[in-house]
Amino acid sequence: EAFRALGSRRSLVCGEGTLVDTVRHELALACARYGGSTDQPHPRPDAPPSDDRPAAGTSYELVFALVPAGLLPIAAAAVDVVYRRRHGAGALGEEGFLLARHAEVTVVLAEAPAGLLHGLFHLVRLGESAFGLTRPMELHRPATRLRMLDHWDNVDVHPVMGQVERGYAGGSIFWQDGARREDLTRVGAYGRLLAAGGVNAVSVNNVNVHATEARLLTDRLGDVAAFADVLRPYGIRVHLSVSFAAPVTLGGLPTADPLDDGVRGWWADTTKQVYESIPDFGGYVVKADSEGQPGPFGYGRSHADGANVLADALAPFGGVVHWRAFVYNHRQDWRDRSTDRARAAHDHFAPLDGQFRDNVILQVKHGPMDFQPREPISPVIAAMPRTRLAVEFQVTQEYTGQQRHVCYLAPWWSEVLGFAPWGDDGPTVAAVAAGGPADGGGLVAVSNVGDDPFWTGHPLAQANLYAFGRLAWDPRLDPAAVLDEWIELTFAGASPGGPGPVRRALHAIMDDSWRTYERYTAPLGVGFMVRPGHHYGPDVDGYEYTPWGTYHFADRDGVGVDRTRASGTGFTGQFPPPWRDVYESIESCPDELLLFFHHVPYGHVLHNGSTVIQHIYDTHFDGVEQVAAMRQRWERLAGVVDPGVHARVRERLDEQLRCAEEWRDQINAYFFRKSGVPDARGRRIH
Ligand code: BDP
Repeated sequence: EAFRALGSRRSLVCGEGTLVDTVRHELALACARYGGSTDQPHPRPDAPPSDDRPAAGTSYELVFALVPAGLLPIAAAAVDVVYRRRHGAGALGEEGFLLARHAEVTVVLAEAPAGLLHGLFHLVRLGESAFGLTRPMELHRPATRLRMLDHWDNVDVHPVMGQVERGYAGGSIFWQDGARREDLTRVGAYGRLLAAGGVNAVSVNNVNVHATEARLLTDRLGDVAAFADVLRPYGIRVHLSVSFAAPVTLGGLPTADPLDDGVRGWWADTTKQVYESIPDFGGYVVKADSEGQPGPFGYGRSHADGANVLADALAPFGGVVHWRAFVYNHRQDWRDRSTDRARAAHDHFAPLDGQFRDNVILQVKHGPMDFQPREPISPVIAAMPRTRLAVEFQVTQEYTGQQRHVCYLAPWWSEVLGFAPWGDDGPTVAAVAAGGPADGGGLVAVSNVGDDPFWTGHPLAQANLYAFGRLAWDPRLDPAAVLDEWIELTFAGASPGGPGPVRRALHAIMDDSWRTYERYTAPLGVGFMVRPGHHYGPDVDGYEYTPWGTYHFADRDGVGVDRTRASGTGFTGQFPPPWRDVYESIESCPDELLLFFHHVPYGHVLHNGSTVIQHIYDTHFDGVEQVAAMRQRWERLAGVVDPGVHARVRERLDEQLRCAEEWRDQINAYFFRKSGVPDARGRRIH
C-alpha cells in the first residue's frame, strides 16, 4: 500500500546496473498493482549515451536517472545546474540522491545506482507528497558509509543459545538445523526491508564462532555466496564472523600467532578464495579474547597485531575487518573491588590508537558495559582519534524486554548519537562514527529478526529495526518522526478509520516506552538486576556474587558503584573533560547515571528533589501504571488494525504488564528490606 503513489504514475527509469534494475522491478510491481506504467529509454545502438531518448510524445510524472548520463527529456538540466551550484559536482557519492520537482515531474538523480534505490524508498516514504505542486529540492546522502546489522545466528542449534543467540523472533532466516535454508525468499525480502531503512551490510553468523560456523570461511563458503546473491540486488553486502583460531582449526597450522608468516599466508590465501566466489564480500567480524573466544592474547600479541593480519589479507580486495572492542575479564573475583568491567575496553584499546590499519574498524559497544537500558557512552569512543570506530547498538532486545515488552529504542540511540564526548563545542558520537575527511567505521547493530511471521516476534519491535537504519543514514532524525514514518509505511491503508487513530495510539504507546522500561527495571543506571543467563525478568542479586563484573553493591546504607577517581575504580578518568569531572562529582552527575558512577546513601537527594529510595519506589509504581495504560490504549485498536497483529501485541502487552509488576514488586521490596525506609506515600511494598 505504501507504494500506491508511485505505482499509480507514469514513470521512467534511466540507467544500468543491478540496482537500477531493482528500481525498475519495484516500480513495475507497483504499477502492475496500482495502474501506473513504467518505461525505460530505448537507446539507439549508434548513439552516444547522452542522446538516448525515451519514446517520443510520452510525458512522465516520475523519473529516475543516473547523472551524468543525462538522459532526461525534461528540464532536468536546470535542476542539475542548481544542484551543482549549491553542492558542487560529485556531492552525491555512492549512495546519495537528489530529489526535485520540476514542471510537474518528480525527478530522482543519482551518481551511482545505489542512490536511485535509496531515492526510490525515500519516495515511498513521501507517498503523495512527492508529487505535490511545489517541493523544494532535497539532497540526501548517508552520514556514514557502513550501516550494518550483525546476526548472532548459529548454523547448528546451540544447546544453550539455540539457533539465534539472543534471538526473540523464532529461528534464523539464514540457517536451520545445521544447514543453510533451501528457500532464500525470506532473505531476499529481508534485504528489501533493510534497504528501505538504509542498511547496507549484514553479517550472517554469530560472533561466537562455533566449529560449524567457522567452516563458512572455507568449505561452506558457498552458503555465504548464496546469501550474497540474494542480498546484492538491494545493495547489501555480506560479511562473515570468523574465528581467530581458524588457521589452526581449519588450516591445520600449529599456531594462529598473527606474527607468524604461515598464519599471514593462510589468511591471505583463504581471503583470496573468499573474493573469488563473492567479489563484493564486505569483510570479517571478529570477537577475540572475549567470553572464551580465541584471540591474540593467547600468543602474547596485541589486538592491533591480531586485527592487522586479517586487515592485510582483506586490503587488496577492499574488504574491512570489524574488530570488536568488547574485551573484558568474565572470570573476575567479585570480592576484588579494584577490577572494573566498565574500564576494560578502554584499558585494552586506547593505548593501541594509531596502530590499526586503515581497513580495521574497531567496533565499540555504545556503553562501557553491555547494552543496558541506561549507560554512559563508552569512553573508547573519545579515546582513539587515529582509529576508525564503529558504534555498536543492540536492536535485539536482550536487556530491554526481549521483544515481549514494547521498548522503542530510537530515543535512546538518538541520545547516544547526539552526545558530545568533548563537550558541547566538540563532535558528537555520530560524527566520530561518520569519520572526518576519511571514512569512519559507521554504525552496527545486532539484528532482532527471525523467521517469525511478524519478523520480530513483537510486531512493534519492527520499528526498532527500521529506526536503526534511518538513524544510521541520518543520526539527526527525530525518533518520533522516524516512528511516524514507520507507522505510516506499516499500517498504511490497513485501518478502516484512516491512519489517524493508529498513529495517535502508537505514539502514545511507543514514544516514551524506553523510559517506561527504565522506570520499572534496575534504577538510576545501575543495570544488571536481571536473571542470569537468559537475562529476562528481575533477579535483584542474580549477578551480585558472580565473576561477570556486573554489580550494584546494595547494602543497608546505600547502593551504586563508586567509579570515581577520588575513591573508586577511576573509570571517570577515562573520559575527556568536561565529562570526567561531571561524572566524578556527585553534585553534577546526571540522576539517570548516578548509581553507575557513585555509591550513595538511600537518603541522597537527587536533582529532581526526590531521595534515591523514594525515586526507586515512585518510578517503579509509575512504570507499571504506564504499561497498564499502554495496554488499554492498544485494546481500543481492536477492529482497527489487522486482527493477527492485534492479538499478537495484546498477548505481549499482557506479559509486559505481568513482568513489570514482578519487577516493581521485587525491586521495591528488595530496597525496602535493605534500607528499612518506608514509602513516603504509604503504598504497599511487599
Ligand atoms: C552479550 C550477550 C552475549 C554476546 C555478547 C557479545 O549476552 O550473548 O555474545 O554480548 O556481544 O550481551 O559478544
